[in-house]
Amino acid sequence: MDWITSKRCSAAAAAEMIENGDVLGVSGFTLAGYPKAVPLAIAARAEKLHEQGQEFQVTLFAGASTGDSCDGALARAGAMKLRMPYQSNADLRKGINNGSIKYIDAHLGKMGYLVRTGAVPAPTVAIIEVSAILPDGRVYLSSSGGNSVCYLEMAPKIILELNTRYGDSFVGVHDNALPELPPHAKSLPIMSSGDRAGEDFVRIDPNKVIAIVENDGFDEVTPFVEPDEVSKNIGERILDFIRFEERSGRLPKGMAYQSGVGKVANAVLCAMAEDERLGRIDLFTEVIQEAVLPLLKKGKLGFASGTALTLSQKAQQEYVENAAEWKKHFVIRQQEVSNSPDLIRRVGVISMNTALEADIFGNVNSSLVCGSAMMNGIGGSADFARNCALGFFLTPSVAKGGAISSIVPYVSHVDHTEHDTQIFVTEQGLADLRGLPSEERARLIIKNCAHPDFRDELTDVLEFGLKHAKGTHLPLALSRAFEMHTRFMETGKM
Ligand code: 0RQ
Repeated sequence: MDWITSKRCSAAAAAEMIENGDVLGVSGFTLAGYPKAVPLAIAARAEKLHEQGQEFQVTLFAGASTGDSCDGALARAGAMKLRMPYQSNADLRKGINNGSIKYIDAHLGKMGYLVRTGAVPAPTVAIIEVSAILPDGRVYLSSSGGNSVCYLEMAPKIILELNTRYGDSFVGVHDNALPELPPHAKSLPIMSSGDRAGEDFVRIDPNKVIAIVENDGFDEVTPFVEPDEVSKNIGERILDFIRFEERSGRLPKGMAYQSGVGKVANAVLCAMAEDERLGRIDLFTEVIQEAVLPLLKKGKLGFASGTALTLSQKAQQEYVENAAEWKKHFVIRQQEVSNSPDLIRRVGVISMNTALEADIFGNVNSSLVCGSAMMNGIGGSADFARNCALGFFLTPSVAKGGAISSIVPYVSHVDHTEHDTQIFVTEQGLADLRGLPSEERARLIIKNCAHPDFRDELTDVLEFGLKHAKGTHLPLALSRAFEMHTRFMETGKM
């Protein structure tokens, strides 16, 4: 019997091979390409063992967020001890915020480096979704690259989940190169989105494979929602600004785009597809989301380079049917490469990420509501914000029906410092903070981005700071830094 046939087993049998305390390194990035059968079976096993009074919990490392049958199932079963580096699942979030699950929220571009250098433990078992397995030990990844090559290399044991849905639609799409480790590491020869530096397969040691399980599941991505008016408005403002910068000679044509997760980022891509004046564009991003398909269908997409192709079920089916033609436009990389500071600077990227809140000085909070309750995580936003050629942070000016202002005197948690941010956009307007000192930044962001209901209070806090702060370089009076947040916590409205 060949090794592939001999390793085939059920998900339940594979789950029996996982031990309490294992560190699982799974494939998957923003709900794309994660294992779907084995984590569900591990969750069922955990529940059974817990009923018998036995301890059973694992640490889960992934690329970024995985679907409900992985993150959600393990969280609900009480089977997850520690999670890293990003998530977006409601039940997992609940566990993180009630203290039952520990979470390390890390830069996505750095995760593989931390594992490869031993700063965090290597996975004891890699569980990786693949779309093909060849007898000579070559495997083809599925809809995401994530940290799969790193986990396959570092883990002593491997479980492969063969997703039978994809056929050969991901063969030829992946570029599985990893950067060399420092010191004196050579740069990867990637100068633009379509460049390749490695193979489209990963060569694994068949002796490390302990199980091969089939699944035929879709990535559990929620159906695509057309952008709302606020998001469309923000999208239009960004495109107008980019055109203005190009006309002014400050922005060369040919930059690639990165767009983050969420509805506003989607709206920008949709606006690009609709905009007749915009020519063919490239993406150098991490998540290639569904809103890229209209660009592709209109012939406006050159190359989309990312680490995940995150599509709704309908679009996944469409991708498989059209893969022979469409896959020429996609390169799926490992996230150490898609999010590499070196490459983001070299390719030249216009970056667009969503903020939960921003302050009048330009600091951004992407992750923690009122400074303590985890939403999703920083993700790759900082990899791009810090290294892009032109960087936008987007947010509707208010949240929760107007109860919360997204522009505050001081952010309740800092993900991106004032030194790393450039341009802010809400449906109220745009503030280009580049080259402006603190007081001017504050006045511009209040005038152009804050909702009118909150402008007076924000101006008042600024004026108070100019009189009473310890220094005037950054005129923030500490006594008033969090007054809007405190009022929200006490009354439910800022
Ligand atoms: O909550 O649904 O309960 O009402 O936050 O907000 O407006 O639906 O926005 O889906 O675009 O997500 C920042 C979370 C935005 C996302 C964030 C509440 C709001 C709602 C979601 P409800 P929206 P989006 C590349 C880049 C970090 C990672 C990143 C994110 C919910 O974009 O996770 O950028 N970014 N990665 O009501 C309290 C505020 C709020 C607030 C909004 N100020 N206070 N709640 N909400 N503002 C991709 C990766 O890295 C993988």
